Amino acid sequence: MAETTGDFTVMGVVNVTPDSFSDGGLFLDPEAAVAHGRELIEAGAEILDVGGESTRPGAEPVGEDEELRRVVPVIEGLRDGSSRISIDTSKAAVAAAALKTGAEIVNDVTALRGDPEMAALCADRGATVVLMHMLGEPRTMQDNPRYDDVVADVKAFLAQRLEAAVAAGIEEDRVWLDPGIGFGKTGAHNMELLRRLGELRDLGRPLVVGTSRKSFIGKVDGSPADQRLGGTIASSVLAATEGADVLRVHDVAEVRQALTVATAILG
Ligand code: HH2
Repeated sequence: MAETTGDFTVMGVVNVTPDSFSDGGLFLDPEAAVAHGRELIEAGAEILDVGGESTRPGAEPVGEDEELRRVVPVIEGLRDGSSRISIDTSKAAVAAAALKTGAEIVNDVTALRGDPEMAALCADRGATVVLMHMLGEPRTMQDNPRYDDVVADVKAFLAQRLEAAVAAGIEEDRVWLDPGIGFGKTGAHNMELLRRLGELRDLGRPLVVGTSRKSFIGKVDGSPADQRLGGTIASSVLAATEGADVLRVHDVAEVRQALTVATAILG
């Protein structure tokens, strides 16, 4: 892919939240979050995804001022590192402040549907934008999600959101797409999306995939969120072989090594 190096790109997660599902509260202090971000850069993250609001199922929304207070000092502390910075937000004001501070990528889990100002902001600033599929919203998304054909439905949604982004003035070359593992999907839906990920390549844009520590892994083997490294590695490697370009993970060193070895074996 043009905008990233090598066959795959690792996006490390920096959650500046009290309530993220796997690392909530660990990096709420800006200094701890910056130190963690630096460790992820050392471990080989080409991108750091900084977020100040949890999107876990049932999460309560965070106000704009609080989200800004959480993420801006962390971006300030990380902007001189060798990684590109992505802001994980669906609020235009937070994205605007992050872009001004040094972020280059806007990772919007609502795919520009959450804030009417977001598309114009990203177009105006020339940001790279990640558009993710989600059925419903975080508070209710796991209440009995249904699809005709999960892969076809997600693909049609992403095609429509890509079109909307381009219509709003965002260059097509700057759009990355993400099937939204765990966002309004059962375990079976997530696994089918990963198995058939290659079908999303027809959309012609880089694919971002985030399986890291997610509950579909625990549904397979009963593991809690802090013991899903093996499942994260397996699903990230399989996603990469099916065509994922960017792997969004918490455990950067381990996933990078797995991807590097898998790529070497496959040639
Ligand atoms: N997953 C999470 C958050 N943001 N963004 C994209 N593009 N793709 C994902 O799969 C994705 C995402 C959820 O993970 P995490 O940030 O660890 O949890 P929380 O939302 O509870 O902070």
